[in-house]
Amino acid sequence: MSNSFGKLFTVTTFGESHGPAIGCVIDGCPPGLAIAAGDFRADLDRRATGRSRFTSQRHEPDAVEILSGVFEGRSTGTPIALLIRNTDARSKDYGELLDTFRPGHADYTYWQKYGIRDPRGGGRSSARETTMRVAAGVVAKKWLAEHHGIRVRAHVAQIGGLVPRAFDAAAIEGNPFFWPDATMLDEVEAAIDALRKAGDSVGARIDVVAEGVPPGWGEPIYGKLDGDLAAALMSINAVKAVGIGDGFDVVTQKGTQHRDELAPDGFLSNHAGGILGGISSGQAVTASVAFKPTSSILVHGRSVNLAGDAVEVRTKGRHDPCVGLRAVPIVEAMVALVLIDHALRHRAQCGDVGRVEPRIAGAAPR
Ligand code: EPS
Repeated sequence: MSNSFGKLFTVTTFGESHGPAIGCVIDGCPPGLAIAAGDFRADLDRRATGRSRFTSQRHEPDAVEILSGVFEGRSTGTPIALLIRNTDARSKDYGELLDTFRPGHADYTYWQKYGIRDPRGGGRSSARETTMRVAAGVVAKKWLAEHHGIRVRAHVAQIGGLVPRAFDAAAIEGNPFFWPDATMLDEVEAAIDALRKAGDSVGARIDVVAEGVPPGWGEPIYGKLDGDLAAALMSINAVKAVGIGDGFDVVTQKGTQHRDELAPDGFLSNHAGGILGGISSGQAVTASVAFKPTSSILVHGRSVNLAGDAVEVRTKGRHDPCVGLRAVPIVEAMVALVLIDHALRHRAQCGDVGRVEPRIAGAAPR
């Protein structure tokens, strides 16, 4: 029922936000990769709640237990099962949602589809599920870095109407907003504080770049690299749009502007986002992702109950004024998971194709 994705590097996640645990099974990981429980710490902390006052105050240690697939610190080629126990669920916050639906939330559609739902913390529809994507992404990132020198990095590129006025890659990890302009931090902080006070939420845009992707990954026609990236990124909770390369800006571009001309030492631009015809070109792969404003907000909204009567809903509990602020490692993980899957697929089908050694190198990322 679509709780798994990937063809050769397959990830299945399971668990609910207020159940005893969440977990994943990674099948198809190449053997011999060094994996230790400590490897997951940095990315899980980058995603976690309760690490700053600007996110949900649920405090989860997010400690990974490796249940299988690793022997003496190395992957064995068998399924890698990872488990994280839930320790700070507060299900009474959801008592009033037992027979009604938050406007803009999957509460309604889960109920329409299954006729039953776990309303505690949103159950399976909770962003808590993304923890396991990040954990699986750590394994993918590690293999991609070791085997191809690939680095996948994302940052927050817009929060509501706020857009960075400058881009300093070194600033991104130094603030809780993954914001690339350190001169604007007071402004961003004030905006998020004001939202919290008002009990409201706002959307965000995340930009992601994968550097070092060799040419040739991705399959025409139905297995395009950009198609699989779009599906993977769109599968993240709260995502409403995905752009590859220049994304929706292509609508107003002329062919003369958009095409990436080639020269002996590289492409002269990267409007395509490193993908042509669904296949990587050797340039940086770039995408942007739009997150909607969190639907669990303190401001009263109109809804109906199970009997169809009009009711007012106000979500209690510990929520994110901007869920996009926690999405940077999730976006990176989904890109890494698609890339490793296509790396293995390319190796399987085309591993012994004599590389047509192009004289051109990938151009610098835009
Ligand atoms: C979430 C609602 C909140 C967040 C949660 C995502 O859940 P709760 O009410 O149980 O605290 O804290 O985020 C996480 C627990 C997490 O690890 O990301 C939602 O509705 O998606």
